[in-house]
Amino acid sequence: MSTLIIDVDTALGIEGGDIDDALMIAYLAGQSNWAGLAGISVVAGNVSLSSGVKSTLYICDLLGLDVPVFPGAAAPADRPLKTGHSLVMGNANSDEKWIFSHNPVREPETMSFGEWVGHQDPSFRFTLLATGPMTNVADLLLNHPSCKYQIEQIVSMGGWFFGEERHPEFNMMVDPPAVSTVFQSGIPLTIVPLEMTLKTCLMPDDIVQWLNYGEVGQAFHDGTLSWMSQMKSIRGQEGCHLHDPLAAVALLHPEIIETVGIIPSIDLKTGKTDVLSEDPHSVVRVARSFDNAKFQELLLKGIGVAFETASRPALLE
Ligand SMILES: [Ca+2]
Repeated sequence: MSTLIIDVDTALGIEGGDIDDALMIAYLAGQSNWAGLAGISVVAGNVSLSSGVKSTLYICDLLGLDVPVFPGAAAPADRPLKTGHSLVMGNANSDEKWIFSHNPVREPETMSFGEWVGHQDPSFRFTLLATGPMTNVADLLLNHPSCKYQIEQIVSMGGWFFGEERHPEFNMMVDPPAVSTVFQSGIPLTIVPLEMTLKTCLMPDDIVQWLNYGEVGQAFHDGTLSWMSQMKSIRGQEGCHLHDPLAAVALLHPEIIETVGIIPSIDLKTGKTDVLSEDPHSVVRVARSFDNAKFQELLLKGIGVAFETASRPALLE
C-alpha cells in the first residue's frame, strides 16, 4: 500500500467525545512492520476543530507518534457545524471539557494539509483514510485539484446504504455536499458503513489490560471508559462501537471484509445515503460483511503493540 494520510475528528479526552478515531490512531501506530503514516489532518465533527486538534496532538504525544498534524476545516461550507458532542450532551452550547490533567506538548502545523501535499514531489502518492465528515477531503479536491491525482484511494467510515430502517449517518449528515464532491471525484472509494460498524462492540473487560501500559494505557482506558459510561447513560448501551477502527483494519487487512460496487447517492439536505444501483465496475465500493472476531483480534493486538512500544522506557545511550 502507498503512504497513508488520515483525516480524523478525534475526541478522546473531551467529555462526551467519541473515542473511535483515537483507537484507530493507536491501532495504526501499532503496525510495527509498516511505517506508512505520513500525516494527520483534523476536521470538525465529533467535536470542534480546536478540541479535535488538541485531542489528536495529545494522542500523538502519548503514542510517541511523530507525524505532522494539520488543522483543517472548522465547519462545513454551507451550514453551521453540528457536533457529535452537542448531540451526545443534548446541548448545542455545552463546553467541551478536557478530562485529562495534561495538555499536549507538540504543536500543530501552520501550513494547511493541501499546501503540504502541494510541496511534496509530484510523484508523491497516498491513500487517504477519512473517518470524520468529508469537509477537509472536499476542500482538498476543490482547492488543490492536482491532489486528486496523488490520492490512490480513499477509505472512509460513514453512511448507511442497505436496509429498510436507514437514517442519515453522522459523518455524512454533517456535510452532505462535501460527500457528494467525493462521490463524484472518480477516486476509488471504499466505504465502511454504519450498518457494518454497529455490529462491532468493545466492552470494559476488553480494555482492563491497557492499565498495564503506564500513562498511555491509563489515558486511553479512562477516555474509553468515560465514553462507554456516556453511551450507557444516554442509550442504555453496554460497551461502545468501533466505527473508525473497522475502516482502518479493513484497509490493512482487506481479507476481513467483503465489498460490493455501488453507484451511491446522498441527500444534500439530510445526508441520508442511498444505493442507486449495484455495479461491479463502480469505483465506489461498500462493505457488506466482515469477520468481526478477526477484526477485534487484529485491532486489540495493534493497540497493544502501540501501547507497549510507547510505554517502554527509552534505552540509555
Ligand atoms: Ca470519526
